[in-house]
Amino acid sequence: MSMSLWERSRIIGLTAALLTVGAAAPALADEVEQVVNGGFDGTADPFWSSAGSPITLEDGQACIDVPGGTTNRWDVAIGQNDIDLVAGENYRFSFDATGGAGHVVRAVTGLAVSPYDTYFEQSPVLSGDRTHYEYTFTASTSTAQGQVAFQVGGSPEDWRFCVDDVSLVGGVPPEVYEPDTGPRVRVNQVGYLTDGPKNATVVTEATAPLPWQLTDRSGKVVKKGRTTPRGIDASSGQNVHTIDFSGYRRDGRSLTLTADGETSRPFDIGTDAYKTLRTDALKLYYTQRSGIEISGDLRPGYARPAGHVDVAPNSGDGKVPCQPGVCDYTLDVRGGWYDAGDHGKYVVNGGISVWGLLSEYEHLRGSRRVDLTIPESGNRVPDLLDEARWELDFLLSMQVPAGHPYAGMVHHKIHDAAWTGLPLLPHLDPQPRELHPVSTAATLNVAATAAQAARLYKPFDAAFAKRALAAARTAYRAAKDNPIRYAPVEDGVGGGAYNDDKITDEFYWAAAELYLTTGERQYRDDVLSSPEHTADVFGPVAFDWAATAAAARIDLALVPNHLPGRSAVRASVVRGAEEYLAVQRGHGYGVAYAPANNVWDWGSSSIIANNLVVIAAAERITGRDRYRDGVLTGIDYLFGRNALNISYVTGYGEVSSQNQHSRWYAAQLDPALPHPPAGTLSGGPNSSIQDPVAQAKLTGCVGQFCYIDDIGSWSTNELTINWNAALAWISAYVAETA
Ligand code: 9MR
Repeated sequence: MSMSLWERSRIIGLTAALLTVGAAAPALADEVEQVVNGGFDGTADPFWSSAGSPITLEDGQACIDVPGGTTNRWDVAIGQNDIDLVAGENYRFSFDATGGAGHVVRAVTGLAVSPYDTYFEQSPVLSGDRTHYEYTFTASTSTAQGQVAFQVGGSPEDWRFCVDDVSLVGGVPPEVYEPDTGPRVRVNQVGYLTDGPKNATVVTEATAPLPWQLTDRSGKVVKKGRTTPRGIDASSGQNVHTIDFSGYRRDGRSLTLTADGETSRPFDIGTDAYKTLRTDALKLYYTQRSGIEISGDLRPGYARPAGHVDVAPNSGDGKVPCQPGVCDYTLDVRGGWYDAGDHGKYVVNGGISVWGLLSEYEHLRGSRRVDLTIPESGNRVPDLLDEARWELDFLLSMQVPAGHPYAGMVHHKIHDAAWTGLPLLPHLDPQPRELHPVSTAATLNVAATAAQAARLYKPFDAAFAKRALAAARTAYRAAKDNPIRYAPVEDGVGGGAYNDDKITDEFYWAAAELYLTTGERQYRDDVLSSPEHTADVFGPVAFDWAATAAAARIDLALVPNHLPGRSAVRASVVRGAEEYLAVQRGHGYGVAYAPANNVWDWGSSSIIANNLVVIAAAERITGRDRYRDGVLTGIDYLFGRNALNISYVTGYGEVSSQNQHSRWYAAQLDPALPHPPAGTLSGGPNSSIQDPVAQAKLTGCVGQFCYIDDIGSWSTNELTINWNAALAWISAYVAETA
């Protein structure tokens, strides 16, 4: 099923409106072919091919023998250089390809010279017969050194690849992308709790209440009612009604809601799914691990050799130097989790992720017993602590040892010298690895999480707890001595910048965790004198890797302590939760997130989940059901009650994200690789659409529509360790509240 005509015209209408505000719509350029001799008329010139695979002409097509046993797609290729590209212009890239069924061709438009940036790519799986492929994209860069290429390496066996009618036409009209949004009745496709609130959203033109009915699996209507018209929902631009069927309180499977002639996707009522999800959300960390072989026994379908352990072609993380001129030592920084779909390891994001896991452990008691099926399971330490330890050991290894400049400070990150392409399993990454400069934010992340670890690991490993606390104290002191070493925005080659130049919140967080663990006066005084202590920290984004004050506030409110004025701290969290509930009540999809000007942030799914953590904390403080109900209403969005009718968690819900940007869960690019494991949260709508796939399809998108489940859309559809920490926390809360 696809989006209704009405819905479609509304989105196109909005897009057109955006284009025409303030300026006349740009005139379309003439369509101009950029590829020379794409039909291979009597010669293959000026196409080139990889050494050892000369081009031969066969029935007017260009063919090459592809040797088996290469590693990467780009190890064998055919292409043409000196292609002109103009930033902002739309191109139609088309070709006919022939090759054995199941082989993959990575068709690329990119830069012909180093650093070989990819501007557009698609990786169709060949059918065995000659097939026509056609795509439209918008160039992000102007260059006279462009390239179109067909990369066909990476197959274990030899095969033959032929291509014909290669064309790249500039000046074509932009493609109108229509997401398949299914039925207009939007529900939590994973399920509602038996005694919890149950809400749904209907997209409709109607302005008066509509009848609705709830139907069970056998087709029997079990409840009826009338919708509540809500007007235009700003986050989607849609006219919506809401349905409240909380009065129905029986477990069941495959129920549906019908209104305005449309029937929702099926959903369950009960708790089972959240019990599974709380574990699945945490299991992702094992397959994100660096420095250890991933066992196929523990994760069927996800086995892979250890990444970055100094085995070629990896340069390895065992002895990593700094970027030139930054330091003159090397560090052993093996281990830790890969941050996301790239092979980088970043302290500030590792820090908030560890905090999320340890906070879940500390505040949600059932998390002490979850079985994560990891190599350490059964070692008498709770699995959640074992998993977080994998990252904590890495974080501690990033600290500058005594005797060097900036001793006690922490390197901001370690990653590849240049960006790598997709797919690329961690152990195959050939790039040199580099330590980047220390930063105050990274140092305070280690101070905060090592202090938190010191109190939580003490019963299981007193020596580690002691070492962690010592490292936390050292880091905190070093940060105070170097309070403004900011990670710069420019440092984004080969890895993310994770730049941040407001770090009063990191200081507050580190002081809070050190105080909660030690009770010492020096840390207490720093908490009380921090400007963050009395600020309203519960804005549209409660907390994330760059904003950590709310994390501190939640722990000060929930972890037993004797801080003077603690009741005001607890009251501030409850007030914050009330603000989120007010946003939720006014929202047509029940979302407790209303960013300024409806500009949705990168990683919005996790922001929405983290805002719910604040509401859950208020429930812990007050015991009042209104907060529990707020959390339960808030999760519906993540699981399908949204404008795109999609669950943002892989494998949960009838239609879910499954092509998150990742170099190793890259099934969309290589059918031999898996999708992300069940329980992986996608970043979700991001109004700024920084990647070329999103720019080609979503330009002019409104809020919730700024998302596409495509592996190339790293700005709307990545997975990360910090985002799954939010999902894990909130699904554990839901499982426990049931
Ligand atoms: O999640 C991060 C987002 O908040 C930032 O705006 C963005 C740009 O710095 O980076 C995001 O993090 C990415 C990181 O830089 C590299 N690994 C993948 C992360 C998720 O996309």
